[in-house]
Amino acid sequence: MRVDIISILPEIFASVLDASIIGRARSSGALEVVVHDLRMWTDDRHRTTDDQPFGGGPGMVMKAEPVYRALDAVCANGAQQPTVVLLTPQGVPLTQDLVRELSALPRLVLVCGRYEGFDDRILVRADLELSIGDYVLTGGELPALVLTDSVARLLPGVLGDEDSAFEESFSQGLLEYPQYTRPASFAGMDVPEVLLSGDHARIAAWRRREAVRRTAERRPDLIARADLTQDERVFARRIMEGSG
Ligand code: 9D3
Repeated sequence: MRVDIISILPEIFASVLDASIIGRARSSGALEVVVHDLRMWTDDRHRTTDDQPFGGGPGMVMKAEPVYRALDAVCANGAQQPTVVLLTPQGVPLTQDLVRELSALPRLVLVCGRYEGFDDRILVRADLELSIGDYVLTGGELPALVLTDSVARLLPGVLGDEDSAFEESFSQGLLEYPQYTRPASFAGMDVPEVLLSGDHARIAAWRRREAVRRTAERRPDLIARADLTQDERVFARRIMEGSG
């Protein structure tokens, strides 16, 4: 997959894109990321990308012309028509289902906003407006990195076979079960005996139950859509009634 990122702060991206799994995905060729400085497509001496809002009001608005020119230039490169994603607080919330859909596309162009928002005439150039959640950031750059990270790990060959098999078969809409590593006793807390037993059936059953328990306790909103047996549903309900 190829991802183009358009931003007035291109220097934000390198450390995250060079590190760890994304860095490896890029080295292997599974992922290509190109970061573009929006100021390249300004035409005035001050390389202006924002201006005051018509009608008055606080803050500045991202000008349409530089973004249009940037999209004309960036979308012209390459064979496939990219999917243009605008990162805005008004966008549809990013979910793992959406991440999965986007990871199947050959090309994404991510446009990061700063200031109070985009001139509304930019929206017609986008296939999708995306938010990463209901909290206020200073711009779309971190959301663009979040999206790139979440998509990259689903590309073929990026995660190990074990991790991807896990992704496919497990979770089923539940939070993860508690995990432990050595030492078996630490700070007065012992690892649950079952995990030291070597009884793989008992371990699997314990993990499943703890995953259901945690989800019911912390994210009761996920229980309705989780893939549960009748017994698990009764168990979850009991926990949710207890604390809700
Ligand atoms: C006063 C109205 N604000 C909207 C909530 C203005 C505003 C705040 C923050 C306009 C832009 C921004 C910068 N945020 C983003 O560009 C952004 C964002 C976010 O703040 N939260 C979650 N997802 C995203 S995607 C882009």
